[in-house]
Order: sequence, then C-alpha cells, then structure tokens
Amino acid sequence: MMNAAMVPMEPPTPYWLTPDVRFEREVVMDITHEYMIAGEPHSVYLWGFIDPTDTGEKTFPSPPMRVKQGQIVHTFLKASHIHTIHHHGIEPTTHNDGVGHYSFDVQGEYTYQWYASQSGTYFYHCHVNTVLHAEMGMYGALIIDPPTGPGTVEGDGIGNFLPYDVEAIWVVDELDSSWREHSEHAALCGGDAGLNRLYPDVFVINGISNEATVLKVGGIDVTQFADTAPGVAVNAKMGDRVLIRYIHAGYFPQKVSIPEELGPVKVIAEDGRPLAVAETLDVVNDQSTLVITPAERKEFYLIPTTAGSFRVTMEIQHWITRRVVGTVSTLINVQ
Ligand SMILES: [Cu+2]
Repeated sequence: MMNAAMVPMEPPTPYWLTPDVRFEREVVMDITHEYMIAGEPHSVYLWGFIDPTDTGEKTFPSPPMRVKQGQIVHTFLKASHIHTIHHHGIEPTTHNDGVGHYSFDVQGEYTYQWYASQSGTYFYHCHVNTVLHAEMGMYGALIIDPPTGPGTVEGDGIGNFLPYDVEAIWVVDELDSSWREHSEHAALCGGDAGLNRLYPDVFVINGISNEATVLKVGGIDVTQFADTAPGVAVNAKMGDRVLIRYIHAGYFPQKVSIPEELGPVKVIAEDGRPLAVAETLDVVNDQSTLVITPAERKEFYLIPTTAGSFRVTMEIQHWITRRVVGTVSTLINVQ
C-alpha cells in the first residue's frame, strides 16, 4: 500500500509561460456504464477525468482535448488519489511528462505545460499503475490540428495538407469487467495481482459496444449502440473525403477490416507523424485490413465511391494465441 510519504511533492511547473489554451481535468473514480453482455445487463464502473469547466459529465472515454499546432498548452490536473496525465506522443520536459515514479505522481494539483509541436492524433492517459488505470478508463483523445485548423490534416512528411469533409475519432478498447475488483495500487509493490490475466467481456468504440450501452447524459440514461452512436457511425456522401482517427486504447491486438467497396483506404499518418508516402491497406477477402497494436494511432483517409452501409469490424485478438476473443463494429453510411 502506498502512503503519502512515498509520493514526492508536486513541484511548481518550471519555466511557466502564458498558455494559448488551458484545460482542466479532475479525476473521478465512480463512473458507471451499463452494458449488455451476451444479452444480460452488467454494470461496469470506470475511472476517468471530467472537465469541471464544461458540463463536468462523467464520460468514458474522458473528454477530448483539441489544440492547434504551435500553441502552448496548460493542462491543470486535480486528483485526490495518486494519478497523473501523460500526453501520449507529445515530447515534453520531464516535469511535464506525467509518467508516475519517473517524473512524479500527483496527489493534489499540478499544471502540465507543453508545446503542440506536431499536428496529429494522440491520446492522454493516467500513467500511474498504467496497466490498471488505463484499463479502468483513464484516457481521452488528444488531437493537434495543423495551423490551418480542423478540416485539414498534414498529408505527407513535407508539410502539405489534405482537406477532409467528414471526420471520426474511434477510440477502441476491450474491458474485463472482473478487473473492477482490483485496488488502485494492485501490484505496485510487487507480487502477482493478476494484471497479466485479461479476459475481456466488453468491446467498445468510444466506450460504446454493439450490445446496448447505457450512458448518463445530463443525468439522463441514454441507450446507444456502436452501429448508430453519434461520433462512432460515420455518415458521408459519395466523394466526401473521410478522415478516421483511430486510437488503440486496449491491450490486445485489433484487426481492422474495412469493406473493399469503399475504395482504397490509405494510412496517411501513424503515431502523430505524417507518413512521407501514404500506405494503401492490403486487401484480404474483399476487406482492407490492418492489425493495430496497443497505443498505436493511425489516420485513415478514404473517399467512398459507392452508396450503401458498410460495416467496419475490429477483431480483438488474444495477445499470445491471436485467437479472436471478441469483436466490435460500426457502420460507414454513404449516400
Ligand atoms: Cu490513475
């Protein structure tokens, strides 16, 4: 069990500059989602970050952060238990990296200061006892738009920008509802807490599964499905330029399959860095496919040429055997 004496004092943010953008995040450890699992209702409780300056709603994933390349960003964290925020893929100073132990844990308040040096798709997460805290839901999307703003994306390694008409952010994860029994410090002081044993029973895009998922929105229960949920299902017209920002927020490899009828699917960026030459996905069994691994981010770019409803499927594969342990899917609807 950790005690307060083991936690270094949170130092003041060094080299403080006036920010262009400021976020506030406060840790909450009592988020509840109701999931149907094999037709039976299950209550899965989660941890995460709320934005007290906005609705303060307890969402899973946590509210996204979106900034523009070139901005100085402050992220104020308030945590009554030991947590951090790691802006994954950003390259800040040690004081602002939010990797527990290697920089310091936060129990109280701290303001992370970082510079948005490179546009792209990132995410932020707690980096204390990361295997457990990330699994409990402590993450959210982090998007850095190019200086030209949303609607454009850096399409190659030399600063040329591609416009897009439709954008989706897919954060894909698997949950093991039995992990909810762990103490927040499980395995931190050694010993076998079982964090190597993951038996996921819920598979989600942006926290929503294909079976009924009940979210609290404005204090009211809202039932959603991954096929139709706003922000998950993609609605486009033929000829629209579609950008899908894919964030792997789980532990098991995710095999993504996109119907070939949608036309060539290009990967234009990986892990917050544009590719010098876009890669077109391999087509296997009439599906454009790719296996994505933990914490990877991919930017998919496609221009649908056929009308219809097309199912995109993520197969969640066991990390050793590659057996498919579950799937989650949604639709790209083209008019
Ligand atoms: Cu944490």
